[in-house]
Amino acid sequence: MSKMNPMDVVVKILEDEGVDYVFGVPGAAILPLYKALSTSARIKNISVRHEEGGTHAADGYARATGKVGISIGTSGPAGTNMITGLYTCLADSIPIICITGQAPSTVLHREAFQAVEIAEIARPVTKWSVQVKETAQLPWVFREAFRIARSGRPGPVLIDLPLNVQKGLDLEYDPDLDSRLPVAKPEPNLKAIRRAIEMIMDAERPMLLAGGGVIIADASDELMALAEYLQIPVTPTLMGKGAIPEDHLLYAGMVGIQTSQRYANQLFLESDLIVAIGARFADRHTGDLSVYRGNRKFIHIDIEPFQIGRVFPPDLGIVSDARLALQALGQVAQEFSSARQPSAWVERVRHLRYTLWRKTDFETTPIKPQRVYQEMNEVFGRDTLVVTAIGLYQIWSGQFQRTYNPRHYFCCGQAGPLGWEVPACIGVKLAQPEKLVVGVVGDYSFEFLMEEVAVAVQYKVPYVLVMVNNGYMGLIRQSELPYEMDFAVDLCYAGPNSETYGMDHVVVMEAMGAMGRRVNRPEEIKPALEWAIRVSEERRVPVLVEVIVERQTNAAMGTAINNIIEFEALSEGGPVPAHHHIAEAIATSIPVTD
Ligand SMILES: Cc1ncc(C[n+]2csc(CCOP(=O)(O)OP(=O)(O)O)c2C)c(N)n1
Ligand SMILES: [Mg+2]
Repeated sequence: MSKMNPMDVVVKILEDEGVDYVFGVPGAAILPLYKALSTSARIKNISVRHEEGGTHAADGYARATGKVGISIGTSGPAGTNMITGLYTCLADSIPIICITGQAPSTVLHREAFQAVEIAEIARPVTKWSVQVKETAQLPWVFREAFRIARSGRPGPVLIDLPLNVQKGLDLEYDPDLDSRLPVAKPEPNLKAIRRAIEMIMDAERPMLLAGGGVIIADASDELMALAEYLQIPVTPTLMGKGAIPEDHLLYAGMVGIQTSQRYANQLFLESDLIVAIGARFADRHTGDLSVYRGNRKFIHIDIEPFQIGRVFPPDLGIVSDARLALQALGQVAQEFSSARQPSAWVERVRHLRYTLWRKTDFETTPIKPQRVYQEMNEVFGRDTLVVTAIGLYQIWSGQFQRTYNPRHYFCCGQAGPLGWEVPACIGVKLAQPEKLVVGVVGDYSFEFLMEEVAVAVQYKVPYVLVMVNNGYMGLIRQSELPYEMDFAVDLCYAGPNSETYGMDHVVVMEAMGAMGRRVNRPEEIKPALEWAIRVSEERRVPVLVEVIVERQTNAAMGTAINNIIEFEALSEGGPVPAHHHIAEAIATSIPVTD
């Protein structure tokens, strides 16, 4: 055994746990950790401009890799700035570890400078929040933090490090004698799996509901194998978007009261059995529960026992890792049936996808927001990674934007913190440097954490931002309609440029060394997107396409999946236009019979 500086031990453990990047802001109370980081050959530091940005960048990195993201801050306000990021990760089951510095434990009770009880403040928004009291605990606390972040339903951890703990005596530590703590993956009860298959075989109109747990467990292949073998339509949730390619004939759209397709809600209402895997029945998905539940049966498979029965009691509950459950279902299905042919139910999926779609090919100026998504679907390839947060622009993204692969669509679906995209894109791009990363932002969301563009420029992290600029807090303006008001949501003012609604976002980008272009007419969107893809890679900077859109367009939404209010033309019943993502799949598929 040899003695090691305690912070060197911590950095050694971070390296061994697979950490490549840390996102943070130094301060006096965390400098011993930064000293150790400065000598790491593996870990690269990204100094962000705001600790919230650091947490969202670590979050994006974790979502795109499946690894644990790391965010660092000093004592006092650094930790409080991280709370939104921790909450976002807790809500969406994303593993990150936030490390904060702290005043020496001996002066904490004396109202020491920047001493705040961050471990207490963070408790409800973490899986584990701990202040380390003894230097000798450090290796074990960090190993445990990674284990907890990864295990079960993954999530965030906060570790608070008082200065005296960071600067404690050298530790007896031998890296060869230390390793990751094991993370158990619960296997399903095989009798319950048999029962599930029996219920599927008895059902006439079953659906697989794929939640974020399918993405986290990297279980898309197993999901598709089961779906294809038994010919069961698949409806992903917002967090499960990408679990099934959206031009697959078994793709049944996304159900919900906001980010949904009309055909998906209709199919769901006609279904008689829902097999939910790694989904949590969030209220923006279910809407009114009595409509959502109807008379259909539910099987709920989840890694976290506490989730089952939390929103309503299922007909069958199974605790399991999503991949292990889908593997078991696939195996047991073979005992019950040979590979099935598409049924009338699968034909119904195709029929409704053909008829119940929403119009996007608007030609008008000011541009209709829906048109922006049509153009993005045409320009961005299947391997594009999309990042979006909250607002009308995000709801339209969920309604119109196409995803073909798992870990290719990133939305902070549950917490919905404005500003998430700009820093999250940094983490996503560092995780997948070869792929095109596109942040879809609202004007207001961009303004929340736009200073992080400078971070991307400094560290040469290129990505494309597409802004749907309506000069409004649009989602809140629409939410004010029942109140009969348009109050406190208008972002317009006489700004520096007559073409904009106030702030000139292109100039904002340029001020930080990034680039941008403004678009006012529909035919300008495509060339601007192509330009942005090209120059962002050439110059290694973020590039903004600011699309000035109609100010008061409303997104389709409602309170129950059978009462979604449509505000725009539907173009129902006609042939699906060529630009529509399913047009080709529908045209080329062989008609199915009963
Ligand atoms: C941190 C935070 N504060 C407030 C909100 C409430 N909120 C949700 S959407 C929204 C307006 C978003 O405006 P914009 O980004 O321009 O998108 P739009 O709805 O106009 O497309 C607000 C204020 C939130 N989600 N997060
Ligand atoms: Mg807006």
